[in-house]
Amino acid sequence: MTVNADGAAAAAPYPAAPAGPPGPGREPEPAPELVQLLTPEGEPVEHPEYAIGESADEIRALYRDLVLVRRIDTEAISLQRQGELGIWASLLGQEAAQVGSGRALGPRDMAFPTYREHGVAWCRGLDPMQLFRLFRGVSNGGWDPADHNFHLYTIVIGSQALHATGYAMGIQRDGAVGNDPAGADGGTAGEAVIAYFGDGATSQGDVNEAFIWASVFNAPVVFFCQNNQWAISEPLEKQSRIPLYHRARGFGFPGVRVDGNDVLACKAVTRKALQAAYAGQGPTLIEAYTYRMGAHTTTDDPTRYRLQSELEAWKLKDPIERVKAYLVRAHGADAGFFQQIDREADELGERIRREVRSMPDPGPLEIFGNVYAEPHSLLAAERDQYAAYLDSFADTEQEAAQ
Ligand SMILES: Cc1ncc(C[n+]2csc(CCOP(=O)(O)OP(=O)(O)O)c2C)c(N)n1
Ligand SMILES: [Mg+2]
Repeated sequence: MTVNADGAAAAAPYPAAPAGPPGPGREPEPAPELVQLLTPEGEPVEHPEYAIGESADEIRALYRDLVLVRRIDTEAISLQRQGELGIWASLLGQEAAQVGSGRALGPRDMAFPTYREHGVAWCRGLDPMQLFRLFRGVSNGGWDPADHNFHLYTIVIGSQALHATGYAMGIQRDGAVGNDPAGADGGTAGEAVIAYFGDGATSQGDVNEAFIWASVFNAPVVFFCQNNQWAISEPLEKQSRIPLYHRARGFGFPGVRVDGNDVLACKAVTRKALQAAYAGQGPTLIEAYTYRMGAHTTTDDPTRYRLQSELEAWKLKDPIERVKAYLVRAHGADAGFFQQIDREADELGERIRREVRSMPDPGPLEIFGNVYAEPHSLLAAERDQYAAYLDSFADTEQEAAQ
């Protein structure tokens, strides 16, 4: 069954997307459809195109991911409040969208994140300490994207959609598309690209240009938009008069809206879109309909622009609680299982606090080693100049001491 956004409102309200204004010769927008496999209460939902294909153990593993990713996030907020991190962009509420899509990726797929994809980073195997080094300001930039097929965080809104599309066109030209037409081997032979961005990013020129390039060149890229309803203080209504996933049709490729708080649905929808890309069918836009339960970042105060009642409604759709209910009811998970995951989360929290507090600051010249892979004469000259400048303070200090 396809759950329509208005239909779901009876059990747990999903606010309807704004319809275009009716006028002469204008058809009203069709009601948005939402792919959901697990209701907020943890009841399985039948769908004609998608099904829950995971074993009990696989669902337990997804639950573990969700809990540990949330713990990374809550520890980060506390550490920022204690002055240990410069800033943090919380993913609270978006764990299912990230874990579902992240676990759908095959080993060869390349992910291009924004600055909020801590859950995808986790699924790609990036040590969370890499994220903390970045947000503490001691990493001089990030990590090697090739290590985990997970690109650097991107602050410039939407620009990674173009990077991802260019990368996808590159692997297409390398002959990687069509190696895994049926998505056999769990996608291990397939190769595609996924670009993450938010609802606000869909208003950026870069994202629209990426849609055009991807469509025209049939690039193997999945556009994964986490519609968390807000772009800092700008509500979705200021970005679009139609559901975001409907936009894909105008660019010439399919769009699908999935319940972004349903990890199983997010995984199934992303898997299918990747398989289409593997098989040479081109791009898909996935709109993961979700909610940013926290502030935009630790420097933001959402109480200044949104109502508490909105947050309360979304708390009832918590991505973790529904998997927990489903595991108990359908797979007999007992208290011992949940306690074991909580213990693991506590251990992760302790490790994060311990290691973040003891992260060394980089030396002032280290940044020069992070610019180019090969030596560069101009950069070497700049480095020497800066080293001499730093040395000049040593003289001053010596003089002052005499
Ligand atoms: C090109 C550009 N313009 C503006 C900003 C400032 N800015 C940072 S986050 C943000 C909102 C992004 O909203 P959305 O795409 O919905 O992502 P979310 O933060 O909600 O995940 C803006 C405007 C920026 N980083 N880059
Ligand atoms: Mg947003």
